[in-house]
Amino acid sequence: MLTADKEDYNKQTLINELLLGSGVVVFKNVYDLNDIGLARELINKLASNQEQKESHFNAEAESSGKIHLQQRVWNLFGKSDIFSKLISNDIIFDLMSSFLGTEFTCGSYCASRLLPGAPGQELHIDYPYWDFYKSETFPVGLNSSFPQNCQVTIPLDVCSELSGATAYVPGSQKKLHYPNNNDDFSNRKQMVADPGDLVFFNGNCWHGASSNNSEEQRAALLIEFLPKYVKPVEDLVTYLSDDFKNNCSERIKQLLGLNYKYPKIMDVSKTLNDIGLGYKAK
Ligand SMILES: O=C(O)CCC(=O)C(=O)O
Ligand SMILES: [Fe+2]
Repeated sequence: MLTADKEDYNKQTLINELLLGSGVVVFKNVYDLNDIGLARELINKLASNQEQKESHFNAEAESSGKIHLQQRVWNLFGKSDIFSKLISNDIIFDLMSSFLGTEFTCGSYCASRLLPGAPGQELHIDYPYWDFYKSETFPVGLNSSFPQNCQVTIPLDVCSELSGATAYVPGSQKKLHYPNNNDDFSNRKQMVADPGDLVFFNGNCWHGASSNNSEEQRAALLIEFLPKYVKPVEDLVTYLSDDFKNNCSERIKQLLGLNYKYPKIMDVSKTLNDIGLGYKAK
Protein backbone atom coordinates (compact mmCIF):
# COMPACT_ATOMS: atom_id res chain seq x y z
CA MET A 1 0.00 0.00 0.00
CA LEU A 2 1.48 3.29 -1.09
CA THR A 3 0.92 6.37 1.09
CA ALA A 4 0.39 9.49 -1.01
CA ASP A 5 0.83 13.10 0.05
CA LYS A 6 -2.37 15.07 -0.58
CA GLU A 7 -0.39 18.30 -1.21
CA ASP A 8 2.14 16.80 -3.57
CA TYR A 9 1.36 13.59 -5.43
CA ASN A 10 2.47 12.28 -8.78
CA LYS A 11 -0.57 10.89 -10.57
CA GLN A 12 1.43 8.59 -12.82
CA THR A 13 3.10 7.02 -9.77
CA LEU A 14 -0.30 6.40 -8.20
CA ILE A 15 -1.75 4.96 -11.40
CA ASN A 16 1.24 2.61 -11.64
CA GLU A 17 0.73 1.54 -8.04
CA LEU A 18 -2.93 0.74 -8.70
CA LEU A 19 -2.23 -1.16 -11.91
CA LEU A 20 1.19 -2.73 -11.44
CA GLY A 21 2.18 -2.27 -7.79
CA SER A 22 0.35 -3.30 -4.62
CA GLY A 23 -3.02 -2.18 -6.06
CA VAL A 24 -3.72 0.11 -3.07
CA VAL A 25 -3.07 3.82 -2.39
CA VAL A 26 -3.94 5.75 0.79
CA PHE A 27 -4.09 9.52 1.31
CA LYS A 28 -3.86 10.56 4.96
CA ASN A 29 -5.99 13.30 6.59
CA VAL A 30 -8.04 14.34 3.58
CA TYR A 31 -11.44 14.88 5.18
CA ASP A 32 -12.66 17.22 7.89
CA LEU A 33 -13.40 15.04 10.92
CA ASN A 34 -16.68 16.91 11.52
CA ASP A 35 -17.91 15.72 8.11
CA ILE A 36 -16.78 12.16 8.85
CA GLY A 37 -18.45 12.32 12.27
CA LEU A 38 -21.73 13.44 10.68
CA ALA A 39 -21.59 10.67 8.08
CA ARG A 40 -20.85 8.13 10.82
CA GLU A 41 -23.77 9.29 12.94
CA LEU A 42 -26.16 8.99 9.96
CA ILE A 43 -24.88 5.56 8.92
CA ASN A 44 -25.21 4.25 12.47
CA LYS A 45 -28.77 5.57 12.72
CA LEU A 46 -29.76 4.14 9.32
CA ALA A 47 -28.06 0.77 9.93
CA SER A 48 -29.68 0.38 13.34
CA ASN A 49 -33.19 1.21 12.11
CA GLN A 50 -33.49 -0.87 8.95
CA GLU A 51 -34.09 -4.56 8.35
CA GLN A 52 -31.05 -6.67 7.41
CA LYS A 53 -30.01 -5.68 3.86
CA GLU A 54 -28.34 -7.66 1.11
CA SER A 55 -24.59 -8.17 1.42
CA HIS A 56 -22.21 -10.57 -0.30
CA PHE A 57 -19.24 -12.92 0.22
CA ASN A 58 -20.51 -13.63 3.74
CA ALA A 59 -21.00 -17.41 3.62
CA GLU A 60 -19.02 -17.82 6.86
CA ALA A 61 -21.06 -15.17 8.70
CA GLU A 62 -24.28 -16.76 7.45
CA SER A 63 -23.41 -20.32 8.43
CA SER A 64 -22.27 -19.25 11.90
CA GLY A 65 -25.45 -17.23 12.53
CA LYS A 66 -23.55 -13.93 12.55
CA ILE A 67 -24.73 -12.30 9.34
CA HIS A 68 -26.50 -9.57 11.35
CA LEU A 69 -23.09 -8.34 12.55
CA GLN A 70 -22.25 -7.31 8.96
CA GLN A 71 -24.54 -4.40 8.07
CA ARG A 72 -24.98 -2.46 4.82
CA VAL A 73 -26.56 0.89 4.05
CA TRP A 74 -27.10 1.24 0.30
CA ASN A 75 -27.92 4.03 -2.15
CA LEU A 76 -26.23 6.78 -0.18
CA PHE A 77 -26.76 9.64 -2.65
CA GLY A 78 -30.33 10.31 -1.55
CA LYS A 79 -29.71 9.74 2.16
CA SER A 80 -28.03 13.09 3.01
CA ASP A 81 -26.07 15.92 1.36
CA ILE A 82 -23.00 14.89 3.36
CA PHE A 83 -22.59 11.84 1.12
CA SER A 84 -22.57 14.01 -2.02
CA LYS A 85 -20.01 16.26 -0.36
CA LEU A 86 -17.64 13.40 0.57
CA ILE A 87 -17.74 11.76 -2.87
CA SER A 88 -17.14 15.10 -4.67
CA ASN A 89 -13.65 15.41 -3.19
CA ASP A 90 -11.04 17.00 -5.49
CA ILE A 91 -8.47 14.20 -5.12
CA ILE A 92 -11.10 11.63 -6.15
CA PHE A 93 -11.99 13.63 -9.25
CA ASP A 94 -8.39 14.34 -10.16
CA LEU A 95 -7.16 10.74 -9.84
CA MET A 96 -10.25 8.98 -11.22
CA SER A 97 -10.40 11.33 -14.25
CA SER A 98 -6.94 10.14 -15.26
CA PHE A 99 -7.48 6.51 -14.27
CA LEU A 100 -10.96 5.86 -15.71
CA GLY A 101 -11.49 8.76 -18.10
CA THR A 102 -12.87 12.24 -17.45
CA GLU A 103 -16.50 11.09 -17.66
CA PHE A 104 -16.10 8.31 -15.07
CA THR A 105 -19.20 7.35 -13.08
CA CYS A 106 -20.17 5.83 -9.75
CA GLY A 107 -21.48 2.25 -9.79
CA SER A 108 -22.19 1.80 -6.09
CA TYR A 109 -22.12 3.95 -2.96
CA CYS A 110 -22.80 2.16 0.32
CA ALA A 111 -21.60 1.81 3.89
CA SER A 112 -20.21 -1.40 5.38
CA ARG A 113 -20.51 -1.60 9.17
CA LEU A 114 -18.88 -4.48 11.04
CA LEU A 115 -20.12 -4.85 14.59
CA PRO A 116 -17.77 -6.41 17.19
CA GLY A 117 -17.49 -10.15 16.51
CA ALA A 118 -18.40 -9.89 12.79
CA PRO A 119 -16.62 -12.57 10.74
CA GLY A 120 -14.70 -11.47 7.62
CA GLN A 121 -15.72 -11.90 3.99
CA GLU A 122 -14.26 -14.43 1.57
CA LEU A 123 -11.50 -12.84 -0.49
CA HIS A 124 -12.96 -11.74 -3.82
CA ILE A 125 -12.68 -9.21 -6.64
CA ASP A 126 -15.19 -6.40 -7.26
CA TYR A 127 -14.64 -6.07 -10.97
CA PRO A 128 -15.48 -7.44 -13.53
CA TYR A 129 -18.33 -7.91 -11.16
CA TRP A 130 -18.81 -9.92 -8.05
CA ASP A 131 -19.68 -13.11 -9.99
CA PHE A 132 -16.47 -13.45 -11.98
CA TYR A 133 -16.22 -17.03 -10.64
CA LYS A 134 -18.84 -17.80 -13.32
CA SER A 135 -16.03 -17.33 -15.81
CA GLU A 136 -17.98 -18.78 -18.76
CA THR A 137 -20.33 -15.75 -18.60
CA PHE A 138 -17.49 -13.33 -19.41
CA PRO A 139 -15.69 -12.58 -22.71
CA VAL A 140 -12.75 -14.66 -23.84
CA GLY A 141 -9.38 -12.99 -23.25
CA LEU A 142 -10.66 -10.53 -20.62
CA ASN A 143 -7.67 -9.29 -18.66
CA SER A 144 -6.52 -6.58 -16.28
CA SER A 145 -4.18 -4.70 -18.61
CA PHE A 146 -6.28 -1.55 -18.27
CA PRO A 147 -8.60 -0.41 -15.47
CA GLN A 148 -12.36 -0.77 -15.75
CA ASN A 149 -13.03 -0.05 -12.10
CA CYS A 150 -11.55 1.57 -9.00
CA GLN A 151 -12.78 1.14 -5.44
CA VAL A 152 -12.64 3.84 -2.76
CA THR A 153 -12.91 3.36 0.99
CA ILE A 154 -13.63 6.27 3.34
CA PRO A 155 -13.15 5.03 6.93
CA LEU A 156 -15.72 6.31 9.44
CA ASP A 157 -14.02 4.43 12.29
CA VAL A 158 -10.48 3.28 12.92
CA CYS A 159 -9.80 0.48 10.42
CA SER A 160 -7.07 -1.50 12.17
CA GLU A 161 -5.91 -5.09 11.92
CA LEU A 162 -8.03 -5.81 15.00
CA SER A 163 -11.20 -3.97 13.95
CA GLY A 164 -11.39 -5.54 10.47
CA ALA A 165 -9.58 -3.24 8.02
CA THR A 166 -10.15 -4.60 4.50
CA ALA A 167 -7.71 -7.42 3.72
CA TYR A 168 -5.93 -7.62 0.35
CA VAL A 169 -3.21 -9.54 -1.45
CA PRO A 170 -0.71 -7.03 -2.91
CA GLY A 171 -0.22 -7.33 -6.67
CA SER A 172 -3.05 -9.87 -7.14
CA GLN A 173 -4.84 -7.43 -9.49
CA LYS A 174 -2.21 -7.98 -12.20
CA LYS A 175 -3.55 -11.39 -13.19
CA LEU A 176 -7.32 -11.25 -13.48
CA HIS A 177 -8.52 -14.26 -11.49
CA TYR A 178 -11.23 -14.95 -8.88
CA PRO A 179 -9.37 -16.25 -5.81
CA ASN A 180 -10.07 -19.79 -4.56
CA ASN A 181 -8.67 -22.28 -2.07
CA ASN A 182 -5.80 -23.27 -4.38
CA ASP A 183 -4.40 -19.71 -4.33
CA ASP A 184 -1.66 -18.46 -2.08
CA PHE A 185 -2.90 -15.85 0.42
CA SER A 186 0.23 -15.90 2.59
CA ASN A 187 1.11 -12.31 1.69
CA ARG A 188 -2.31 -11.06 2.87
CA LYS A 189 -2.14 -7.49 4.19
CA GLN A 190 -4.77 -5.05 5.49
CA MET A 191 -5.71 -1.52 4.35
CA VAL A 192 -5.10 0.03 7.75
CA ALA A 193 -6.50 3.59 7.78
CA ASP A 194 -8.14 6.17 10.04
CA PRO A 195 -11.16 8.47 9.88
CA GLY A 196 -10.19 11.36 7.58
CA ASP A 197 -8.16 9.12 5.23
CA LEU A 198 -9.06 8.23 1.65
CA VAL A 199 -8.17 4.79 0.26
CA PHE A 200 -8.17 3.77 -3.43
CA PHE A 201 -7.82 0.18 -4.60
CA ASN A 202 -8.00 -1.72 -7.85
CA GLY A 203 -11.20 -3.81 -7.89
CA ASN A 204 -9.28 -6.71 -9.47
CA CYS A 205 -7.12 -6.97 -6.34
CA TRP A 206 -8.18 -9.90 -4.12
CA HIS A 207 -9.68 -8.37 -1.01
CA GLY A 208 -12.46 -8.62 1.57
CA ALA A 209 -13.60 -7.31 4.95
CA SER A 210 -11.60 -8.88 7.79
CA SER A 211 -13.19 -10.08 11.01
CA ASN A 212 -13.80 -7.46 13.66
CA ASN A 213 -12.07 -8.76 16.78
CA SER A 214 -12.23 -5.44 18.63
CA GLU A 215 -14.79 -4.11 21.08
CA GLU A 216 -15.75 -1.24 18.73
CA GLN A 217 -17.71 -1.08 15.48
CA ARG A 218 -15.87 -0.63 12.16
CA ALA A 219 -17.82 1.38 9.58
CA ALA A 220 -16.56 2.64 6.21
CA LEU A 221 -18.08 4.12 3.07
CA LEU A 222 -17.43 1.94 0.02
CA ILE A 223 -17.56 3.38 -3.48
CA GLU A 224 -17.27 1.74 -6.88
CA PHE A 225 -16.05 4.00 -9.69
CA LEU A 226 -16.38 2.96 -13.34
CA PRO A 227 -15.61 4.21 -16.83
CA LYS A 228 -18.76 5.68 -18.38
CA TYR A 229 -19.53 2.59 -20.48
CA VAL A 230 -19.65 -0.07 -17.76
CA LYS A 231 -22.99 -1.10 -16.24
CA PRO A 232 -23.08 -0.31 -12.50
CA VAL A 233 -23.84 -2.96 -9.86
CA GLU A 234 -26.20 -0.64 -7.99
CA ASP A 235 -29.15 1.23 -9.52
CA LEU A 236 -28.39 4.59 -7.94
CA VAL A 237 -30.77 6.70 -10.04
CA THR A 238 -34.26 5.17 -10.07
CA TYR A 239 -35.19 6.00 -6.51
CA LEU A 240 -33.83 9.57 -6.55
CA SER A 241 -36.38 12.39 -6.76
CA ASP A 242 -36.55 14.68 -9.81
CA ASP A 243 -35.69 17.48 -7.43
CA PHE A 244 -32.41 15.75 -6.48
CA LYS A 245 -31.55 14.92 -10.10
CA ASN A 246 -32.27 18.45 -11.35
CA ASN A 247 -30.52 20.30 -8.54
CA CYS A 248 -27.45 18.19 -7.75
CA SER A 249 -24.00 19.49 -8.73
CA GLU A 250 -22.33 18.78 -12.07
CA ARG A 251 -20.00 16.31 -10.35
CA ILE A 252 -22.92 14.34 -8.92
CA LYS A 253 -24.71 14.40 -12.30
CA GLN A 254 -21.59 12.92 -13.88
CA LEU A 255 -21.28 10.25 -11.16
CA LEU A 256 -24.90 9.21 -11.66
CA GLY A 257 -24.36 8.92 -15.42
CA LEU A 258 -26.94 11.64 -16.07
CA ASN A 259 -24.57 13.44 -18.44
CA TYR A 260 -24.00 10.35 -20.58
CA LYS A 261 -26.88 9.76 -22.96
CA TYR A 262 -26.58 6.03 -23.68
CA PRO A 263 -28.54 3.79 -23.74
CA LYS A 264 -30.93 6.11 -25.56
CA ILE A 265 -34.34 5.55 -27.18
CA MET A 266 -33.11 6.27 -30.70
CA ASP A 267 -36.58 5.86 -32.16
CA VAL A 268 -37.85 9.04 -30.46
CA SER A 269 -34.63 11.06 -30.62
CA LYS A 270 -35.00 14.50 -32.20
CA THR A 271 -31.27 14.61 -32.96
CA LEU A 272 -30.40 13.81 -36.57
CA ASN A 273 -26.63 13.47 -36.44
CA ASP A 274 -24.45 14.46 -33.50
CA ILE A 275 -21.71 11.81 -33.36
CA GLY A 276 -18.47 11.49 -35.28
CA LEU A 277 -15.41 13.53 -36.13
CA GLY A 278 -17.19 14.85 -39.21
CA TYR A 279 -20.00 16.20 -37.05
CA LYS A 280 -17.52 17.77 -34.64
CA ALA A 281 -15.64 19.51 -37.43
CA LYS A 282 -18.75 21.36 -38.60
O1 LIG B 1 -16.12 -3.78 4.18
C1 LIG B 1 -15.04 -4.06 3.66
O2 LIG B 1 -13.96 -3.98 4.30
C2 LIG B 1 -14.92 -4.51 2.23
C3 LIG B 1 -16.23 -4.84 1.59
C4 LIG B 1 -16.09 -5.35 0.18
O3 LIG B 1 -15.03 -5.54 -0.34
C5 LIG B 1 -17.29 -5.63 -0.60
O4 LIG B 1 -18.40 -5.66 -0.04
O5 LIG B 1 -17.20 -5.86 -1.84
FE1 LIG C 1 -15.24 -6.02 -2.45
